[in-house]
Amino acid sequence: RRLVAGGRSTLAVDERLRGRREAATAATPPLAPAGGGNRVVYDAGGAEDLPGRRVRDEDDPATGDAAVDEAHDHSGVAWDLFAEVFDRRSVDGRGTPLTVTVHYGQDYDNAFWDGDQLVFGDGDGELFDRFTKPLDVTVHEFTHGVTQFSAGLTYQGQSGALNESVSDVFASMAKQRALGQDAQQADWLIGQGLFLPDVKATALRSMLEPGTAYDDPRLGRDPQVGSMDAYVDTTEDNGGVHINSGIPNRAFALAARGVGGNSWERPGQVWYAALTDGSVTAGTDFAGFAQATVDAAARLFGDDPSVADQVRQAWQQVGLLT
Ligand code: ASN
Ligand code: ZN
Repeated sequence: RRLVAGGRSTLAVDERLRGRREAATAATPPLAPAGGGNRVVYDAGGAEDLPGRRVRDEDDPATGDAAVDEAHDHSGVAWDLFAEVFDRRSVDGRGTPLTVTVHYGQDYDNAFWDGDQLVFGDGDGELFDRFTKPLDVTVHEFTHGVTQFSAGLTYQGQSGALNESVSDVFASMAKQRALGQDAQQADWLIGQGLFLPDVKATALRSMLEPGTAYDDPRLGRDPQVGSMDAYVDTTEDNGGVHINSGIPNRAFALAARGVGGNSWERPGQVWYAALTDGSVTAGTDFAGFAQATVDAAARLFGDDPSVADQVRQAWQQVGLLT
Protein backbone atom coordinates (compact mmCIF):
# COMPACT_ATOMS: atom_id res chain seq x y z
CA ARG A 1 0.00 0.00 0.00
CA ARG A 2 2.82 2.37 0.76
CA LEU A 3 3.98 2.17 -2.79
CA VAL A 4 5.62 5.52 -3.18
CA ALA A 5 9.00 3.94 -2.84
CA GLY A 6 8.18 0.74 -4.67
CA GLY A 7 5.59 -1.50 -3.14
CA ARG A 8 5.69 -5.11 -2.13
CA SER A 9 3.14 -6.51 -4.54
CA THR A 10 4.45 -4.58 -7.47
CA LEU A 11 8.04 -5.39 -6.70
CA ALA A 12 7.19 -9.07 -6.80
CA VAL A 13 5.64 -8.60 -10.22
CA ASP A 14 8.54 -6.44 -11.19
CA GLU A 15 11.28 -8.83 -10.26
CA ARG A 16 9.63 -11.76 -12.00
CA LEU A 17 9.08 -9.84 -15.20
CA ARG A 18 12.21 -7.79 -15.19
CA GLY A 19 14.10 -11.07 -15.36
CA ARG A 20 13.00 -11.19 -18.96
CA ARG A 21 15.00 -8.11 -19.80
CA GLU A 22 16.64 -8.39 -23.14
CA ALA A 23 20.27 -7.59 -23.77
CA ALA A 24 21.06 -4.05 -24.78
CA THR A 25 20.16 -3.49 -28.41
CA ALA A 26 22.25 -1.31 -30.67
CA ALA A 27 20.53 1.57 -32.42
CA THR A 28 18.98 0.49 -35.72
CA PRO A 29 17.29 2.49 -38.48
CA PRO A 30 13.88 3.84 -37.51
CA LEU A 31 10.77 2.05 -38.76
CA ALA A 32 8.27 4.68 -37.73
CA PRO A 33 8.23 8.46 -38.18
CA ALA A 34 8.42 11.04 -35.42
CA GLY A 35 5.38 12.87 -34.13
CA GLY A 36 2.99 9.99 -34.50
CA GLY A 37 3.69 6.90 -32.52
CA ASN A 38 2.06 3.54 -32.40
CA ARG A 39 0.21 3.27 -29.11
CA VAL A 40 -2.38 0.66 -28.24
CA VAL A 41 -4.32 1.07 -24.98
CA TYR A 42 -5.93 -1.88 -23.21
CA ASP A 43 -8.36 -2.04 -20.29
CA ALA A 44 -7.74 -4.66 -17.59
CA GLY A 45 -11.15 -3.93 -16.06
CA GLY A 46 -9.86 -4.17 -12.49
CA ALA A 47 -8.27 -7.57 -13.02
CA GLU A 48 -4.53 -8.30 -13.17
CA ASP A 49 -4.43 -10.12 -16.49
CA LEU A 50 -2.33 -8.43 -19.15
CA PRO A 51 -2.82 -6.85 -21.53
CA GLY A 52 -6.64 -6.91 -21.15
CA ARG A 53 -9.22 -5.75 -23.68
CA ARG A 54 -8.03 -3.58 -26.56
CA VAL A 55 -9.86 -0.22 -26.29
CA ARG A 56 -7.96 2.49 -28.18
CA ASP A 57 -5.58 2.30 -31.12
CA GLU A 58 -3.21 5.05 -32.22
CA ASP A 59 -5.61 6.80 -34.58
CA ASP A 60 -8.81 6.25 -32.60
CA PRO A 61 -10.63 9.21 -31.07
CA ALA A 62 -10.86 9.80 -27.32
CA THR A 63 -12.99 7.21 -25.51
CA GLY A 64 -14.31 9.32 -22.63
CA ASP A 65 -12.58 7.04 -20.11
CA ALA A 66 -10.11 9.36 -18.35
CA ALA A 67 -7.53 6.66 -17.68
CA VAL A 68 -7.61 5.39 -21.26
CA ASP A 69 -7.33 8.87 -22.72
CA GLU A 70 -4.63 10.06 -20.32
CA ALA A 71 -2.62 6.90 -21.00
CA HIS A 72 -2.90 7.56 -24.74
CA ASP A 73 -2.00 11.24 -24.43
CA HIS A 74 0.83 10.87 -21.94
CA SER A 75 2.43 7.92 -23.70
CA GLY A 76 2.28 10.13 -26.80
CA VAL A 77 4.20 12.81 -24.93
CA ALA A 78 6.82 10.20 -24.01
CA TRP A 79 6.95 8.90 -27.59
CA ASP A 80 7.37 12.42 -28.96
CA LEU A 81 10.08 13.40 -26.46
CA PHE A 82 12.25 10.49 -27.56
CA ALA A 83 11.39 10.78 -31.26
CA GLU A 84 11.64 14.54 -31.64
CA VAL A 85 14.43 15.35 -29.22
CA PHE A 86 16.54 12.18 -29.26
CA ASP A 87 15.62 10.73 -32.67
CA ARG A 88 14.52 7.48 -31.03
CA ARG A 89 11.33 5.70 -32.12
CA SER A 90 9.49 3.94 -29.30
CA VAL A 91 11.24 2.17 -26.43
CA ASP A 92 13.48 0.09 -28.68
CA GLY A 93 14.36 2.78 -31.21
CA ARG A 94 12.72 0.74 -33.96
CA GLY A 95 9.17 1.97 -33.57
CA THR A 96 7.85 -1.13 -31.85
CA PRO A 97 4.15 -0.71 -30.97
CA LEU A 98 3.67 0.43 -27.40
CA THR A 99 1.22 -1.57 -25.30
CA VAL A 100 -0.41 0.29 -22.41
CA THR A 101 -2.85 -1.23 -19.91
CA VAL A 102 -5.07 0.85 -17.59
CA HIS A 103 -7.53 -0.06 -14.81
CA TYR A 104 -5.07 -2.67 -13.60
CA GLY A 105 -6.11 -4.32 -10.32
CA GLN A 106 -8.31 -2.97 -7.55
CA ASP A 107 -7.31 0.27 -5.79
CA TYR A 108 -3.90 -0.36 -7.26
CA ASP A 109 -1.37 2.24 -6.06
CA ASN A 110 1.29 2.01 -8.71
CA ALA A 111 2.30 1.99 -12.34
CA PHE A 112 5.06 -0.07 -13.89
CA TRP A 113 6.88 -1.27 -17.00
CA ASP A 114 6.76 -5.07 -16.91
CA GLY A 115 9.48 -5.76 -19.46
CA ASP A 116 7.00 -5.66 -22.34
CA GLN A 117 4.43 -2.97 -21.66
CA LEU A 118 3.19 -0.11 -19.48
CA VAL A 119 0.66 -0.81 -16.70
CA PHE A 120 -1.35 1.69 -14.63
CA GLY A 121 -3.46 1.31 -11.53
CA ASP A 122 -6.41 3.56 -10.71
CA GLY A 123 -5.10 4.40 -7.23
CA ASP A 124 -7.01 3.75 -4.03
CA GLY A 125 -9.10 6.94 -4.19
CA GLU A 126 -8.04 7.99 -0.66
CA LEU A 127 -4.36 8.76 -0.98
CA PHE A 128 -3.67 8.21 -4.63
CA ASP A 129 -5.53 9.40 -7.70
CA ARG A 130 -5.15 7.65 -11.07
CA PHE A 131 -1.55 6.81 -11.99
CA THR A 132 -2.28 7.93 -15.55
CA LYS A 133 -2.91 11.47 -14.33
CA PRO A 134 0.58 13.03 -14.11
CA LEU A 135 2.31 12.93 -17.48
CA ASP A 136 5.71 12.45 -15.87
CA VAL A 137 4.65 9.16 -14.27
CA THR A 138 3.89 7.79 -17.73
CA VAL A 139 7.18 9.09 -19.14
CA HIS A 140 8.99 7.54 -16.14
CA GLU A 141 7.55 4.11 -16.94
CA PHE A 142 8.15 4.49 -20.70
CA THR A 143 11.79 5.34 -19.97
CA HIS A 144 12.19 2.01 -18.12
CA GLY A 145 11.52 0.50 -21.55
CA VAL A 146 14.13 2.71 -23.17
CA THR A 147 16.70 1.74 -20.53
CA GLN A 148 15.90 -1.94 -21.00
CA PHE A 149 16.69 -1.67 -24.70
CA SER A 150 19.81 0.47 -24.22
CA ALA A 151 22.08 0.44 -21.16
CA GLY A 152 20.08 -2.37 -19.55
CA LEU A 153 20.89 -1.14 -16.04
CA THR A 154 20.26 -4.04 -13.61
CA TYR A 155 17.41 -3.22 -11.23
CA GLN A 156 19.41 -3.69 -8.04
CA GLY A 157 21.69 -1.50 -5.94
CA GLN A 158 23.44 1.43 -7.62
CA SER A 159 22.67 0.31 -11.18
CA GLY A 160 19.04 -0.05 -10.08
CA ALA A 161 19.00 3.42 -8.56
CA LEU A 162 20.48 4.71 -11.84
CA ASN A 163 17.73 2.89 -13.74
CA GLU A 164 15.19 4.66 -11.50
CA SER A 165 16.94 8.01 -11.85
CA VAL A 166 17.12 7.84 -15.63
CA SER A 167 13.34 7.33 -15.66
CA ASP A 168 12.88 10.43 -13.51
CA VAL A 169 15.36 12.45 -15.58
CA PHE A 170 13.50 11.90 -18.85
CA ALA A 171 10.13 12.24 -17.11
CA SER A 172 11.16 15.64 -15.78
CA MET A 173 12.47 16.72 -19.18
CA ALA A 174 9.13 15.78 -20.76
CA LYS A 175 7.23 17.75 -18.15
CA GLN A 176 9.46 20.80 -18.52
CA ARG A 177 9.19 20.63 -22.30
CA ALA A 178 5.39 20.36 -22.12
CA LEU A 179 5.24 23.37 -19.80
CA GLY A 180 7.84 25.37 -21.72
CA GLN A 181 10.01 25.74 -18.61
CA ASP A 182 13.76 25.99 -18.58
CA ALA A 183 15.92 24.38 -15.91
CA GLN A 184 15.65 27.42 -13.62
CA GLN A 185 11.87 27.73 -13.95
CA ALA A 186 11.20 24.02 -13.44
CA ASP A 187 9.94 22.70 -10.09
CA TRP A 188 11.83 19.39 -10.58
CA LEU A 189 8.95 17.49 -8.99
CA ILE A 190 7.91 14.03 -10.15
CA GLY A 191 4.31 12.89 -9.83
CA GLN A 192 2.68 16.18 -8.93
CA GLY A 193 -1.09 15.75 -8.92
CA LEU A 194 -0.95 12.05 -8.10
CA PHE A 195 -1.88 12.49 -4.43
CA LEU A 196 -5.43 13.44 -3.54
CA PRO A 197 -5.93 16.94 -2.12
CA ASP A 198 -5.94 16.23 1.63
CA VAL A 199 -2.66 14.33 1.53
CA LYS A 200 0.36 16.23 2.84
CA ALA A 201 2.35 15.71 -0.33
CA THR A 202 3.43 17.92 -3.18
CA ALA A 203 4.64 15.06 -5.34
CA LEU A 204 6.20 11.59 -5.30
CA ARG A 205 9.75 12.89 -5.47
CA SER A 206 11.75 16.09 -5.74
CA MET A 207 14.81 15.86 -7.96
CA LEU A 208 16.31 19.13 -6.78
CA GLU A 209 15.54 18.55 -3.08
CA PRO A 210 15.23 14.81 -2.53
CA GLY A 211 13.44 13.90 0.69
CA THR A 212 11.06 16.87 0.69
CA ALA A 213 8.18 15.65 -1.49
CA TYR A 214 5.81 14.42 1.21
CA ASP A 215 5.31 14.04 4.93
CA ASP A 216 1.95 12.56 5.84
CA PRO A 217 1.03 10.25 8.73
CA ARG A 218 -0.49 7.76 6.30
CA LEU A 219 2.49 7.79 3.93
CA GLY A 220 5.38 8.53 6.19
CA ARG A 221 8.06 10.92 5.10
CA ASP A 222 9.76 11.04 1.70
CA PRO A 223 12.81 8.78 2.28
CA GLN A 224 14.91 9.94 -0.65
CA VAL A 225 18.50 11.07 -0.20
CA GLY A 226 20.42 13.53 -2.34
CA SER A 227 24.06 12.90 -1.56
CA MET A 228 26.50 10.02 -1.15
CA ASP A 229 27.09 10.68 2.54
CA ALA A 230 23.41 9.78 3.10
CA TYR A 231 23.42 6.71 0.79
CA VAL A 232 21.03 4.09 2.21
CA ASP A 233 22.24 0.50 2.36
CA THR A 234 19.16 -1.69 2.53
CA THR A 235 17.86 -4.96 1.17
CA GLU A 236 14.38 -3.48 0.67
CA ASP A 237 13.20 -2.25 -2.70
CA ASN A 238 16.01 -3.97 -4.64
CA GLY A 239 18.60 -2.17 -2.53
CA GLY A 240 16.79 1.12 -2.08
CA VAL A 241 16.49 1.91 -5.77
CA HIS A 242 13.75 4.52 -5.21
CA ILE A 243 15.63 6.09 -2.27
CA ASN A 244 19.17 6.36 -3.63
CA SER A 245 17.93 7.46 -7.06
CA GLY A 246 17.68 10.87 -5.38
CA ILE A 247 21.47 11.15 -5.65
CA PRO A 248 21.77 10.94 -9.47
CA ASN A 249 18.45 12.80 -9.75
CA ARG A 250 19.88 15.75 -7.89
CA ALA A 251 23.06 15.58 -9.96
CA PHE A 252 20.98 15.95 -13.12
CA ALA A 253 18.93 18.85 -11.74
CA LEU A 254 22.11 20.64 -10.61
CA ALA A 255 23.85 19.95 -13.92
CA ALA A 256 20.88 21.25 -15.91
CA ARG A 257 20.68 24.39 -13.80
CA GLY A 258 24.43 24.87 -14.07
CA VAL A 259 24.45 24.43 -17.84
CA GLY A 260 21.38 26.65 -18.18
CA GLY A 261 18.64 26.70 -20.78
CA ASN A 262 16.27 23.82 -21.37
CA SER A 263 17.02 20.56 -19.56
CA TRP A 264 16.05 18.47 -22.60
CA GLU A 265 18.61 20.23 -24.79
CA ARG A 266 22.26 20.04 -23.78
CA PRO A 267 21.88 18.20 -20.42
CA GLY A 268 19.33 15.83 -21.98
CA GLN A 269 21.65 15.05 -24.90
CA VAL A 270 24.44 14.27 -22.46
CA TRP A 271 22.35 11.87 -20.34
CA TYR A 272 20.82 10.28 -23.46
CA ALA A 273 24.24 9.71 -25.02
CA ALA A 274 25.57 8.09 -21.85
CA LEU A 275 22.49 5.85 -21.63
CA THR A 276 22.59 4.70 -25.23
CA ASP A 277 26.16 4.90 -26.58
CA GLY A 278 27.48 1.80 -24.85
CA SER A 279 29.43 3.62 -22.15
CA VAL A 280 26.81 2.69 -19.52
CA THR A 281 26.04 -1.01 -19.21
CA ALA A 282 24.03 -3.33 -16.97
CA GLY A 283 26.39 -3.16 -13.99
CA THR A 284 27.44 0.50 -14.12
CA ASP A 285 27.60 2.15 -10.70
CA PHE A 286 27.12 5.82 -9.73
CA ALA A 287 30.78 6.71 -10.28
CA GLY A 288 30.84 5.00 -13.67
CA PHE A 289 27.65 6.75 -14.76
CA ALA A 290 28.94 10.10 -13.55
CA GLN A 291 32.15 9.68 -15.55
CA ALA A 292 30.14 8.58 -18.61
CA THR A 293 28.11 11.80 -18.50
CA VAL A 294 31.22 13.97 -18.12
CA ASP A 295 32.84 12.17 -21.06
CA ALA A 296 29.66 12.49 -23.15
CA ALA A 297 29.47 16.20 -22.36
CA ALA A 298 33.10 16.72 -23.44
CA ARG A 299 32.51 14.74 -26.63
CA LEU A 300 29.21 16.38 -27.59
CA PHE A 301 30.10 19.93 -26.58
CA GLY A 302 33.81 20.11 -27.21
CA ASP A 303 33.44 23.72 -28.30
CA ASP A 304 32.04 24.68 -24.89
CA PRO A 305 33.98 23.08 -22.03
CA SER A 306 31.62 24.69 -19.52
CA VAL A 307 29.07 21.93 -20.20
CA ALA A 308 31.37 19.10 -19.08
CA ASP A 309 32.54 21.34 -16.28
CA GLN A 310 29.01 21.93 -14.97
CA VAL A 311 28.22 18.23 -15.23
CA ARG A 312 31.34 17.38 -13.24
CA GLN A 313 30.57 20.00 -10.60
CA ALA A 314 27.02 18.67 -10.21
CA TRP A 315 28.31 15.17 -9.48
CA GLN A 316 30.84 16.60 -7.05
CA GLN A 317 28.05 18.36 -5.17
CA VAL A 318 26.34 15.00 -4.54
CA GLY A 319 29.60 13.43 -3.39
CA LEU A 320 30.85 11.72 -6.55
CA LEU A 321 33.84 12.34 -8.84
CA THR A 322 36.03 13.84 -6.12
N1 ASN B 1 6.35 2.76 -10.17
C1 ASN B 1 7.48 1.96 -9.86
C2 ASN B 1 8.61 2.29 -10.81
O1 ASN B 1 8.44 2.38 -11.99
C3 ASN B 1 7.18 0.54 -9.96
C4 ASN B 1 8.17 -0.24 -9.22
O2 ASN B 1 9.25 -0.46 -9.68
N2 ASN B 1 7.84 -0.66 -8.05
O3 ASN B 1 9.71 2.44 -10.37
ZN1 ZN C 1 10.62 3.36 -11.89
